[in-house]
Amino acid sequence: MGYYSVEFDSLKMKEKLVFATHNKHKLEEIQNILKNYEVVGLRDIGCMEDIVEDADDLQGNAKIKADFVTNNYHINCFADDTGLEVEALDGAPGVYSARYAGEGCSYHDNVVKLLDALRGAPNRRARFRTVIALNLNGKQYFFEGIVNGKILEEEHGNGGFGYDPIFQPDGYEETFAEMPMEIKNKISHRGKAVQNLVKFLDSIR
Ligand code: ITT
Repeated sequence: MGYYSVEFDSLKMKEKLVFATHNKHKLEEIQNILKNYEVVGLRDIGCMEDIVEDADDLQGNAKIKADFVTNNYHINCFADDTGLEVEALDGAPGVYSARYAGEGCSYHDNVVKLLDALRGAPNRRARFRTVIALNLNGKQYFFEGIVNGKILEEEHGNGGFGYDPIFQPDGYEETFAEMPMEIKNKISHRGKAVQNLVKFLDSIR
């Protein structure tokens, strides 16, 4: 089997990259950032399996996702794992951000639980952190992106996903959920991690 992900589409001349995610919001953001690439998600390669993310840190989970795809589909790919790290909660929910309010919970359940946990807390500092694992031709590389900010006392905005309605990045009056995706992508954890990934890809080509 050949390497599916690093090949040129002869008509569009766009290099194909497989992003190992089932999350359509994350896929849309990355497609919006990597406009010079054709970025496809797990569904596009026929991978419907739920990948068990049971590592105890972001790097471990990013590695699990990327390795699952490379080992089972024999292709290059990258995966991102992201966590919201809240200072007053000693870094929680962190690697458990997706299931903070329990298995099968909704984004809104997580937001409500976090607002409850921080009710009355004077320190509302938090950061989003993304770690990307890239599997490329038998080697593995990691890239990180961080954005600092604070957790508001209530939800603002309808855009984005996850904890976006309660996260206000430093230097901005809006939450991520109130910004156009292009602005979020310029300053966000995922945007910065992807910029590092692109710098690396450019440097080896
Ligand atoms: P995949 O593993 O399939 O990529 P996921 O939704 O499980 O999708 P993560 O483990 O990386 O993705 O993210 C954990 C949770 O963190 C996610 O479910 C959201 O609640 C939250 N999250 C991630 N990125 C976010 C962002 O940019 N803005 C707001 N919340 C985010």
